[in-house]
Amino acid sequence: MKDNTLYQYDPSLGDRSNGIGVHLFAGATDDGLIRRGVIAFNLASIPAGSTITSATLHMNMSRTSSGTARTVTLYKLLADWGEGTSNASNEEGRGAPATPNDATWRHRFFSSSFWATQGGNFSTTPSASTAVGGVGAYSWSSPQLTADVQSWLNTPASNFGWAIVGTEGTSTTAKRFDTRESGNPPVLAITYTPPAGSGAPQPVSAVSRKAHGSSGTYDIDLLSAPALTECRSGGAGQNHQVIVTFARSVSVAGVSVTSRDGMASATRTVSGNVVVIDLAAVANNQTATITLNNVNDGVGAGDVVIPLRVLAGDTNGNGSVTASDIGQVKSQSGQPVAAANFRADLNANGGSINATDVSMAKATAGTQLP
Ligand SMILES: [Ca+2]
Ligand SMILES: [Ca+2]
Ligand SMILES: [Ca+2]
Repeated sequence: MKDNTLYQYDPSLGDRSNGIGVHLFAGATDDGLIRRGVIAFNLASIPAGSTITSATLHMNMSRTSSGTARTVTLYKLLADWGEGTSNASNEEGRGAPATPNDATWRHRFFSSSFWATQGGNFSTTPSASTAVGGVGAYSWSSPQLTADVQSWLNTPASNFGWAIVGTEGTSTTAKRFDTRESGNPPVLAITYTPPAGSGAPQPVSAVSRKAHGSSGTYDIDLLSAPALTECRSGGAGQNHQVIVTFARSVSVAGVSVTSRDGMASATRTVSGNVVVIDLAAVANNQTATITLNNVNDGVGAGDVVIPLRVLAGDTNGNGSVTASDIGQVKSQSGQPVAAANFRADLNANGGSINATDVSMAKATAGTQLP
């Protein structure tokens, strides 16, 4: 977001602004000079095609000469403007000399780009008004304010935010609000409905993960084509762990797993955009199918299905255990476990690949996925 103040131009003071100050102003000073705030928010986090159902601007008013309630109105700005590095001193009511790209009374971007009308180009239709009296928190909302946000979502290039216009016909009406640079920044609260029919979020990645002792943690990509098998032992508990990552934070209603003997079980832990699935009793030599139920990322929702092909000893990942796999393990025997050979560490114990791993490959020789 960005915010700034347009200080009515006074030739004796020059062009004033307050790009990084902690306050913005709306209304008229004790001398009758006008101040107008300008504020704009980035809407990139709202999915395109959403329907905005409400929008409310919250701002904190931190100083006023008079506690008399004055109407402060938002108007949709019709041209882009800037926020430089000007930083007014003291109570900030007089602004500071404008710096490059600052919005001023005369400029959209100091010093060469001007408003068509001094004081800013904004719609003549008020978006929302609120009576602002003493120090405190205030908010603005209306159907027009909601429509403004919808229009910006539909056409992001038109999002120049609002002018914040106080009572200007009378002196000593100015209200001072806190900016984004303050500890109490403006907040635009938006509710929206995502576009319908977006379907289930697609995973960015899905991997089968195991810790190989002191050698580190290694992942097998479950979404590659053709998909590789999980060739490492799940131990006595036949445990595996699958990590599914999405582009956005998700909620997940549940997880289930189907296995050929019906014994496999799964639990899931969701943290932001990452879902960790812990599996138990996954018998060897099968494709277990993991289903995340009703995955919802705020854009779409639906079930996400991840197949986990389990074949112990299949170091080359092709779905059968043959002399090639045994040969691979033998060729790595004595080598430390690393990214290039971790599939040969069949018991996933780390250190160096050894005779135990070779024996495991031999023990499953001849098996292949159904
Ligand atoms: Ca600012
Ligand atoms: Ca193989
Ligand atoms: Ca090993």
